[in-house]
Amino acid sequence: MEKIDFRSDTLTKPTDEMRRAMSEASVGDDVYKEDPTINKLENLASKIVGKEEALFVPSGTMGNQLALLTHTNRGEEIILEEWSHIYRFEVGGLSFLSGLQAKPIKGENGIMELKDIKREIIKDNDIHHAQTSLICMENTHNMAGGVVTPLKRMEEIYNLAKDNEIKVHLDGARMFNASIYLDTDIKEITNKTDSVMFCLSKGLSAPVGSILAGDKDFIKKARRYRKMLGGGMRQAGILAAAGIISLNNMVDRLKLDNENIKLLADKLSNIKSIDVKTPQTNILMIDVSKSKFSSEEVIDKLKDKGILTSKITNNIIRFVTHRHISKEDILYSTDIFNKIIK
Ligand code: TLP
Repeated sequence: MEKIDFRSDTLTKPTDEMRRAMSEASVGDDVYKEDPTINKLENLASKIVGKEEALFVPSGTMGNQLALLTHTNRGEEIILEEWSHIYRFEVGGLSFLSGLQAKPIKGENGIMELKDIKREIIKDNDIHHAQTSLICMENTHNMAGGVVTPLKRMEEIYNLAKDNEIKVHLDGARMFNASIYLDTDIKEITNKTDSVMFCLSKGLSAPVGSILAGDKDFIKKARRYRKMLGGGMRQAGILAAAGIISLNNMVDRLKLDNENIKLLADKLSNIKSIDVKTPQTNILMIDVSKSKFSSEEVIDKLKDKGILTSKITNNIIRFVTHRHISKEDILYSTDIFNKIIK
């Protein structure tokens, strides 16, 4: 039976066009900056996001961790949302690698309030206090269910950071889903942060890789840290070739993923025993606490019918739409879901 895999958009496989480009890619040693395909991808990415330079990295996690290492010094504080990927899902790298102390803030639907950030900023030179050096945003916010931080809020946070001489990093793993939702150029998002990481390997379908972008000095330093962490990938132009196609040809189709998740939510919203939030982009969280099942039980029953989803908590199941999920898959899955939950 063909599986319908809603676990993550990380599951997308490279397109035929990507596979062809990968097999034909010109390559060189990227540690010497001599891989023409990586150089092309980094130039293209920096132009698209409107930053001086960009760096190709093996994963979103490495991109975020490089940003932390580059922007901060050991013993400083970083402010971020309490369910952010950097805080919850990067293996404690912020303390292990960068020696940072986290000031997690409870967001409203994943979106941090200005007053909460203000309260946590420490810039007082008191000998006892760790000083704040970085604020991280996540747009779209994964655990809130693909929620988009409005541009106005991003701008307010950025301005607050600048007033306090604090750097800002954006975990924009799925930021193109956000720009499509907002119907705006990606630069309207990336001009409200000093550095940005986004993933080529999620909805954009590349097999591997993310981009970290920022100013020249930032990328110079991040490149050294990438080498330190073992991310100097030599003839990785083979991978970058797919990333170029992600940026040139795969961004617009994210609209479909955003639409498909709405269809999924619509079809499930009339089931009384579950709570379905209105989705904005390609992630939907479903709360089954009012039903007679735990999330694990529902996930197992769906799995028996070839539908794969992820457990977030005992009550919450995550669905993610991507290139391999069609409207028919959604109609089939919602039909099965209906039968299971009744
Ligand atoms: N998210 C993955 C899992 O790690 C949870 C997923 O399936 O959603 N930032 C955000 C907001 C992410 O959602 C992810 C991956 C990353 C960073 C890390 O990217 P990778 O997996 O390339 O290290």
